[in-house]
Amino acid sequence: MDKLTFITGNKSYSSWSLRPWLALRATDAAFDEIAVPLYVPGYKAMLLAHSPAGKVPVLKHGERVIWDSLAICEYLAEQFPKARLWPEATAARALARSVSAEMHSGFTAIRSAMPFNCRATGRRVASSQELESEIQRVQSLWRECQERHGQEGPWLFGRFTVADCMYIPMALRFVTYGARLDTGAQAYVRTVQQDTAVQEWIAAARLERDVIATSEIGN
Ligand SMILES: N[C@@H](CCC(=O)N[C@@H](CS)C(=O)NCC(=O)O)C(=O)O
Repeated sequence: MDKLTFITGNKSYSSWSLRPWLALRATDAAFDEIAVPLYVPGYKAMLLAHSPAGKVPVLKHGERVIWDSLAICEYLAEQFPKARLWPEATAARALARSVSAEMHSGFTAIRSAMPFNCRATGRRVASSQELESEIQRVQSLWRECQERHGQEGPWLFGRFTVADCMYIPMALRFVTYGARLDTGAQAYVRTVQQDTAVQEWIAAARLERDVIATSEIGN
């Protein structure tokens, strides 16, 4: 088996790195990790040495280089079918892919008003109609996934899938910013907080000392 190397940004700030890292952990495969601290002098050259996109996350698998969080999750789902990273049933998989893509390309109001920082708690944010409607949308799609396909367990599709990888950073933002959530969403956030891999990521983030201005973070 070719060596796997995962290139991540700062664990406190890089929500895009967290997503495929969770998928990689779910495969149980051994991997090396390289952390590139973002927005320090020379960081871009370090990123470009790993991937032509000049961004994290990046996965290296032998000679292959895969970048972009969702592409890495897809690659891992293909390479590690036993991890069952997508739901098996076609309808569930179609919904899981749709909500994952919606996260990947959307929720710009949440992302700009609630910058990811998983080591921060007790933050508050000014409410706006756009922000509230996106928070409602997240809760409604979590509900839809769980009501339609979540019978086997506490994750969005019962067992852990890429859809959870995509939304776990959202759940952590809701914790950081004290978002008011319905009971179903609160239960999902608790599931996220109790997850061993999530706890490991946050523990590593708490050891970081870097501080990045929120205006620089595009995640
Ligand atoms: N669509 C990309 C976004 C990647 C991204 O924006 N990564 C940020 C960190 S979370 C980054 O590398 N920022 C450094 C830069 O843009 O120079 C993905 O899903 O992987």
